Amino acid sequence: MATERTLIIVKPDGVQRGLVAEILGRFERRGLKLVGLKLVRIDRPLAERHYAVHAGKFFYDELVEYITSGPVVIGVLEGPKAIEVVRAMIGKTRPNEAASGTIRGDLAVEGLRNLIHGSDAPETAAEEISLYFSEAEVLDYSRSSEHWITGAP
Ligand code: DAT
Ligand code: MG
Repeated sequence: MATERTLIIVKPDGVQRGLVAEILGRFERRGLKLVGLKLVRIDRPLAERHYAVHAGKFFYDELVEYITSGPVVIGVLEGPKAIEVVRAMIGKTRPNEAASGTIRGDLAVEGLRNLIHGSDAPETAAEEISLYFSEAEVLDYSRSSEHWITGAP
């Protein structure tokens, strides 16, 4: 199965509510590999680039306000069909419509403070990763036990 990389953002409400470990932990437990990670405050120009596809929509200004309102945790996850797997784990856009078992369905209920962003297609994943990470900030490494055993002193 094709190994993919996808971008996730724990949005300001996720950081503010102390849900970073809970959210990242779900991806780790699922078996996805974290290959990039940072805590940043997204500024307006960057938010406008990220959400360019929504420019002009009635909710655009509010969306930019929201994503720039506090620190976020941005990660790159790698694994088989990672884009689709992460989207399924995130759940529907509106938390009240998201199924139980999903991040939004388990951890949020109101409005569109929906805790997390995940890339929705291979093209957007590649674009979004390069928006937030340099090539050197996305790491190649092995998580296999053999690696650790052979690497031990
Ligand atoms: P998702 O975050 O599930 O990928 P999206 O890409 O369609 O959803 O929209 C990006 C964000 O914009 C979403 O997380 C919340 C906000 N948003 C989407 N549709 C909206 C609407 N109809 N009214 C207000 N905010 C909306
Ligand atoms: Mg989206």
